[in-house]
Amino acid sequence: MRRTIMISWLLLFVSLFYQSTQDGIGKEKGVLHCGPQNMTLEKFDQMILSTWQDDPSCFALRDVLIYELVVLIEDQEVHHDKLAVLHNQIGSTHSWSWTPYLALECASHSVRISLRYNNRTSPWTQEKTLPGRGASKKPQVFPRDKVFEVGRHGNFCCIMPAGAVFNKMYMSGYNNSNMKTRKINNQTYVLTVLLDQPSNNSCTNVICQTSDYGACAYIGYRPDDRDLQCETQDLESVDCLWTVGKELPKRQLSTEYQLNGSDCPNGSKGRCSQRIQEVGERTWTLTAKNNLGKRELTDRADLMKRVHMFAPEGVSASAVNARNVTLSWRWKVLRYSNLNITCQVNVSHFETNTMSEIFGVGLLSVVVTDLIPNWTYNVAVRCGTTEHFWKWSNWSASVNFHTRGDVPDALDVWMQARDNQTVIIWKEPQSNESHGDILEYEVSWTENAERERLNKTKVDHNFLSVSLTLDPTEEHIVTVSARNINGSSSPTTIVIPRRKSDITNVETDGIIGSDGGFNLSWSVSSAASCGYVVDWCPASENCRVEWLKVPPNVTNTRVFSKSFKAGVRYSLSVYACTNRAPVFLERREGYTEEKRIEDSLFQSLKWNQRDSDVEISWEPVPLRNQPAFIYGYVLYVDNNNNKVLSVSTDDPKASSLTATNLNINTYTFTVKAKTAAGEEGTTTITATLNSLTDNLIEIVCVSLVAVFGLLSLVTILCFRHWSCIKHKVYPPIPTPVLRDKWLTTGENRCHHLRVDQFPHSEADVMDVPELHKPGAPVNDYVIQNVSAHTQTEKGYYNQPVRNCIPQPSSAIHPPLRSLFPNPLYSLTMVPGYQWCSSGPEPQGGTHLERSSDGYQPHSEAERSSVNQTEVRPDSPISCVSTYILLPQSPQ
Ligand SMILES: *[C@@H]1O[C@H](CO)[C@@H](O)[C@H](O)[C@H]1NC(C)=O
Ligand SMILES: *[C@@H]1O[C@H](CO)[C@@H](O)[C@H](O)[C@H]1NC(C)=O
Ligand SMILES: *[C@@H]1O[C@H](CO)[C@@H](O)[C@H](O)[C@H]1NC(C)=O
Ligand SMILES: *[C@@H]1O[C@H](CO)[C@@H](O)[C@H](O)[C@H]1NC(C)=O
Ligand SMILES: *[C@@H]1O[C@H](CO)[C@@H](O)[C@H](O)[C@H]1NC(C)=O
Ligand SMILES: *[C@@H]1O[C@H](CO)[C@@H](O)[C@H](O)[C@H]1NC(C)=O
Ligand SMILES: *[C@@H]1O[C@H](CO)[C@@H](O)[C@H](O)[C@H]1NC(C)=O
Ligand SMILES: *[C@@H]1O[C@H](CO)[C@@H](O)[C@H](O)[C@H]1NC(C)=O
Ligand SMILES: CC(=O)N[C@H]1CO[C@H](CO)[C@@H](O)[C@@H]1O
Repeated sequence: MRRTIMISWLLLFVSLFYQSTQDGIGKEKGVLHCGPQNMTLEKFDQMILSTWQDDPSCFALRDVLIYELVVLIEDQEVHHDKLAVLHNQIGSTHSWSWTPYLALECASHSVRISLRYNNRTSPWTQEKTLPGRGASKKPQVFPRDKVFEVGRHGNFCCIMPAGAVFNKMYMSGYNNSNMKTRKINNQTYVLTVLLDQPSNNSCTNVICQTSDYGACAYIGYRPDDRDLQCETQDLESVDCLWTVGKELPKRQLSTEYQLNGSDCPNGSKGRCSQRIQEVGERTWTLTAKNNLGKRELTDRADLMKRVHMFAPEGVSASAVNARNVTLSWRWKVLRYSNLNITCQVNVSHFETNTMSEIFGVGLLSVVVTDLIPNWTYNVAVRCGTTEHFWKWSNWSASVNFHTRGDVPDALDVWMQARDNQTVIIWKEPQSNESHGDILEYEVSWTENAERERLNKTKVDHNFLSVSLTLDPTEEHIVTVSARNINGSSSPTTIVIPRRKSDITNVETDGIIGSDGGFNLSWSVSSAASCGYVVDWCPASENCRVEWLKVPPNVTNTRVFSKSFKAGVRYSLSVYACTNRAPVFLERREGYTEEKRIEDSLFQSLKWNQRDSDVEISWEPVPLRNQPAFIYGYVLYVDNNNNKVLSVSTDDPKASSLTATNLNINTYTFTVKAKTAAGEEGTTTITATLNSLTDNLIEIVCVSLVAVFGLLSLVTILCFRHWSCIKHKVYPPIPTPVLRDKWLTTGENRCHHLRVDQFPHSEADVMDVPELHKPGAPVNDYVIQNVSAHTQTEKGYYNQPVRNCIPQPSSAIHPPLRSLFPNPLYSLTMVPGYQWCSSGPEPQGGTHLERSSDGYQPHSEAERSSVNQTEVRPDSPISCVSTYILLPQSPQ
């Protein structure tokens, strides 16, 4: 083991030593004559080509030889290159070529070849020179008519005649920043240009000034074509299409095309066609070539999947009906009849377009349905293959046709209850619904219960409603149809429900519109089997409703009408559509837009004073005077422009407001309506309050005068007929003494009337001949508890009994219990009491106290004689005689 390692090391060392002895060109002179020999230099177009051989001594070398090549233009090194020669290539002829940037005519081009071996340069060098075109009598510019690619740098030289003076060299159309000129020898100048402008119609001139002669250059692009796609139209040839790259028209710059090796004469249009033997999968190769380069595009396809059909030819409406039409056409290519074809039909009228699609093998016709009768249409057809659809054909030429007429479409009918009438209304059929001029409408109706008794009426085509007087307690079925020249539409039926009065007075929610309409939504109703009907109308007027119908799954809609006006209150109702009569669901009222309420809204403002309160009242504001929702009212009270108080209510139905605790003064009352926008509709009224005491005095004075008048009358009457009265009243009384005493002394004045009490009277009836019907009993004086009580409350004050009843005669005289329910008396009693009691009784205390005092004994007596249980202590007991006798009172 150790031995073998030792041997290996020894061998390695020996080999290294051997190698090092061979190194170095200079060291082994015999061998190291190695270098190039037999060198040639030629030009080939604008390329230089050099060949050479190895010196035979090179065979001794075991390693790679490196030839270094240097190119010089006019002794200036412009290029450097290396060429490695492997051991087994030693001895062969080596060649090298290069295209210099400058035209070979411009200057001498030299190539120098030397060998480099182990980083040492062999002294054996070979050099050859290609001389440039020498100076002639005229300046010369090179290269000539060369093609350049846009964006590259171009070098042009100008060789001057001997002795000529160089002025300037330039390329026409370029500015100086893109050009640079330098001198490479006494006679030659080189212009370097950045070629950024393609030559247009001709080449671009390079001009060497001092010379009449210049040169021309073509600047263009390499082929840049893209997106090759091959298809077939007629199934017999292939059409390949592609996007053409930038191309210049000049021959030197134009691109030539070949498809699968065959020329494409019109290739520059991006299209090339070729006949084909069979349609099948195949690769299509397009070659685009110009002076600057070449490009290849390929597309692999089965042309059966690439059928781009021709448009149908001769499309015509072969059978025209009212609501359908048959379109037929021909095919340009017979083989299409074997294809499964899909066609699209574009049906248009006015600005509406509908597209329908059908398929079939070799399709040659189509029936277009759902057309409007008596209507003009325009159609066009295009097709493609159904399987492996590739592209639609072009549209066929379009065709016009006019459908036949038909009966009108069914009407949209609704109903409206107005007063005691039911108005059946329908929408005017649009021209696409009437299918001709409507001649008349036919309305028939019957009671649901007895359908056989059908009533019919015809309505002129100018009218869109009819008013029926139907029995409101019965359900009715109404059908409406329209008739045109072709006949009657299918009838539309509406069931009129029994009239329920409460529908007109349902609670309504407010709604505020937006953008001139309402966004209305409502809650789902299970009754709405066929949707909902929304109708609307100004809330204040008898109007023709407008309506719209909504499908069952929709519970909101936008209500819009051209007739909507701001500041008008609309009532919107939602009904459920059922297979019976429509069912009312809910109602809203509102404005599309509220408007300001003008001043003087309250036209009948009234005031009414109650003590120190004033009630201002008004008539309810009619809806048509409410251009906005009223949420309540405010009353402002001013006195000489000083605000006194304000009262308000949030009840929009209120029709009065009361200002309390006002003084006797003149006030301005201002009522305003509260709206969303503030307080509007200002209306004022001015009122002067009356003094309460003034009123009272007035009443009292009037009463006094009246009482005096009455008293005077009674007195006169009594006086005149005294003897008669006396005779009539007193004959049965057996105590003339007392009577005399009364008469003469007048001790108790009141008892002149008490004398009038009927001693024989059994009940509470008293005749007052003097006052009412002299000589006749007054039957009205029946005591009634209720009336007695009422009278008392109204101020019918009792006279103290004690005053009026003479103490000694109580046993003799009948009890005094008559009543005078005449309010006149009650009024006069108050002041009169004083006078009455001014006789024997001392003044003091109130009359009420007295009456309760004085009545007690009498009331007992009364109870004993009359079955009067509820006469209260203050029951009115009159003492009229006081008044009668007063003027005669001696006391
Ligand atoms: C060859 O010599 C040059 C200078 O003479 C030196 O720069 C270079 O590194 C050397 N190369 C090798 C491979 O020895
Ligand atoms: C170039 O011109 C210079 C002076 O103008 C002259 O000395 C030189 O010899 C000329 N060279 C050649 C190659 O003619
Ligand atoms: C086309 O209309 C006619 C007459 O209106 C009708 O008889 C026929 O059934 C309709 N055809 C189609 C496919 O709707
Ligand atoms: C044509 O294509 C349609 C759609 O793919 C297909 O339903 C129909 O069967 C095809 N007809 C024939 C005859 O292949
Ligand atoms: C219906 O109302 C109108 C006025 O509103 C009235 O003249 C007519 O008599 C009424 N008819 C019936 C049947 O009540
Ligand atoms: C078609 O409509 C026009 C007016 O719109 C009408 O004059 C004509 O009678 C209608 N034709 C038919 C066949 O209904
Ligand atoms: C139909 O007309 C007759 C006679 O005018 C009338 O008695 C009857 O009530 C009407 N029927 C209905 C349902 O209005
Ligand atoms: C209502 O139903 C129709 C057809 O059933 C449908 O086209 C529509 O989208 C539905 N609308 C809503 C809001 O669900
Ligand atoms: C083929 C050929 O021309 N070979 C010549 C190369 O040059 C040597 C001397 O330099 C000639 O001896 C060869 O005949």
